[in-house]
Amino acid sequence: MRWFEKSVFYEVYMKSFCDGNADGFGDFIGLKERLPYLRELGVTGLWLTPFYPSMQVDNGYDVSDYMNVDPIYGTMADFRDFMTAAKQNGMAVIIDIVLNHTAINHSWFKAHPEYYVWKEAPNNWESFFGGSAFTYSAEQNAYYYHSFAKEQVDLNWTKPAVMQEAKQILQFWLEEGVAGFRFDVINNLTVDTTFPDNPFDELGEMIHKFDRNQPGVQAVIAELASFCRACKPDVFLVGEISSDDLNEIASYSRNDLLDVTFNFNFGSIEKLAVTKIFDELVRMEEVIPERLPTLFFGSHDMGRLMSRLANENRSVAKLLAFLMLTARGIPFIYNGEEVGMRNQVFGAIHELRDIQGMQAYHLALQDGASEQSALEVANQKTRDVGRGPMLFADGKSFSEGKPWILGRNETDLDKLEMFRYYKRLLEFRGQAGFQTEAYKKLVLEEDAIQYVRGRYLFVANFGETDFSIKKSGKLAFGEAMQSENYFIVSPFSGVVIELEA
Ligand SMILES: [Ca+2]
Ligand SMILES: [Ca+2]
Repeated sequence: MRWFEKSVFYEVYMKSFCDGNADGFGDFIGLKERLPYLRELGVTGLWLTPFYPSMQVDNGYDVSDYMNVDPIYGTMADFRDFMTAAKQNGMAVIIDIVLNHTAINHSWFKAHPEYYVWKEAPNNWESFFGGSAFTYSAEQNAYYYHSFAKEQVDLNWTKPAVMQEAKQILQFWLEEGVAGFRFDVINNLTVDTTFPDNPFDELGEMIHKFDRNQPGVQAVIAELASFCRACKPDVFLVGEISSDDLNEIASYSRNDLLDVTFNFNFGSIEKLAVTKIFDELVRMEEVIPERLPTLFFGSHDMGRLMSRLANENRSVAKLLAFLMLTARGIPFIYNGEEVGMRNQVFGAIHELRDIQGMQAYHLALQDGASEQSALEVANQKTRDVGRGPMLFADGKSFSEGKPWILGRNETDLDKLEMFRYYKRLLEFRGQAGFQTEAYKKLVLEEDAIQYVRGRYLFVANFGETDFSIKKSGKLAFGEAMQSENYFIVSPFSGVVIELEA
């Protein structure tokens, strides 16, 4: 049993979590102040989004200096104070690490151009943010490769010096006391260096055949992983795999590679579909039976659970939390889910900060859309919908200043009631001791997902009618009517029954 197998992680979107100095940006002083809140909630692990000095073209995923703290978030001393307090509050901290690319203003770009990927002329590869993945540099009289924005320059992982630099960075943060890493787009590290053109699908969308998931990338990850484990044997390594193929995603979760990977087929579904959620739970068991899946319904890259999946129905949002925190796997709560935060809504383009949303807006205008409809497109496409300032259950505001990101987030909801539900669920999870139990049963009946782990039967009724189940046992969590030997589970409700031995 490794420590993280029992953990519940909480993703902190640094800029929007808590502002300690009233400049409108979340920071380490604010985060430290809110540790008691997180401890009360009952999470035991934190994932921090990038807080390194950055051009902020892609909100910190464009790193200018890997071994420092961006002044937006404070100083190294603030980071250390926070880490000390996190330990005192029983919180393991994993940090986001972006090894696919650096910001173009990183000192390496001038001092070590050989660390990057160059080409005399572009091929047809498109950046994941749209447009060519190659940009001309007059200084080098060549094109540099960037799989994301042109300010995010892809590193060349065929160079041993790049590996050496990365190891220094990882060691630096492990020595600062972090418990592990969330590796950003880690299967994108290598490309086919013969640069064949990528094919297109029938809809005209590029298939990223030669610019990610290339042979050799697992050897690179294995070297990084074994280095981390040599520094810190109980390190927790989480991978973001840029793929929607579960077999591909799962292939990176191995003893010599990463501990867990995010399955976006489960976490990022566009709308609620109980069969899809159930099928994905089953598939994760089939594909990686001996390893732990991750469980999440939100992150900084997608619409919020409450808006995208629950259609602002609080019962549905609670039921998704119930599933996420009781199914087999390591849950990752996204900050704000525990108070039922909804999507941020933007009334004007200047309120947005996300490059993806702004590009969608300008492309729509170029295509002849009105400003109003371009703004609608931006609201649909932007990842900022999930990045609004944190609303706290205890009424504390995110910042005394003007938030870095604007827009509206309706607050006519009972934050405290939702928070208490998460807290009770996490308490139950901590006490009942089923986290490491395999499924003895995993079925979908009518619209109720049911699973047995240890001595508990979990029933998640996603149906719009009552679901009755005949069992001998006693109610351990949630509310259900009991008559004779039947438990009657209300629509959109999750219960746990402790089965008779
Ligand atoms: Ca601040
Ligand atoms: Ca790359």
